Amino acid sequence: MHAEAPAAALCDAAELIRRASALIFDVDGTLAETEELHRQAFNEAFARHGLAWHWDRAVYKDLLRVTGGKERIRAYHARQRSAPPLSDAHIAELHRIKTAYYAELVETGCCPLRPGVANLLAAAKSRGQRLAIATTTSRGNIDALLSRALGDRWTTDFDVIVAGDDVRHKKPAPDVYLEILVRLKLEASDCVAIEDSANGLIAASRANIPVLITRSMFFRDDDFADARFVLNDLSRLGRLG
Ligand code: XBP
Ligand code: MG
Repeated sequence: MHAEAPAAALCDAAELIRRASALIFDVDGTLAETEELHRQAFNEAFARHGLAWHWDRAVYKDLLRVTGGKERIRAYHARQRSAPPLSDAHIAELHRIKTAYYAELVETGCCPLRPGVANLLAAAKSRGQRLAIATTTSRGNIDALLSRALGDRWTTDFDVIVAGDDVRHKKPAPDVYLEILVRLKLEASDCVAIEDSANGLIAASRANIPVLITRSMFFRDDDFADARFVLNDLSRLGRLG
């Protein structure tokens, strides 16, 4: 367990958030602890496809270095000593099953927004700040999560949404963040990125956007030295208004 940031740092983080023209949120690990559901959904897809693969938490933690579900499957396959060929079409099919099952899991309501997220979104809206999403995850996953958590209005809450398959290179490349800056017509320094992983931190930093980290289950021990602030979650931030 990491000690929470001192009160002065928390005030500075709140000030950074308040002054921003736009807040840009990562999804997995930041808005909700979704990675465990992703892991279960991958395993379900492997089982339904007749593949004797099972990703336990330790294996998955390591595989999360590879961003993007299809890329993660490809990377795991490449590590197997004697694996039959796995075509792009097979990977796409596995990923389709995984995505559908992930939506079913989210629909059960087992994955609420993380502490402080709803308050922070509401406070930003009431201040007239713009909201954006910069994620590696598939578009359907964002919809599944946010419709369950915020209702159908979630689409109007966010001005810009850029997902992994919308850009050429996924995080840690800066593509999703650069695309968001273009669409928002804002300078990097007018925005704050809220992320949970080193890959996300690198992506936003390469776009020169200041980063606030909210530590999550799988990435809590990542190197966040380049982040402006590192918090255990966003709950105390919301309360500072
Ligand atoms: C999230 C991811 C995603 C999800 C799975 O990274 O890496 O790949 O694990 O989503 P970040 P898909 O939070 O940095 O955006 O299977 O839809 O790719
Ligand atoms: Mg994340």
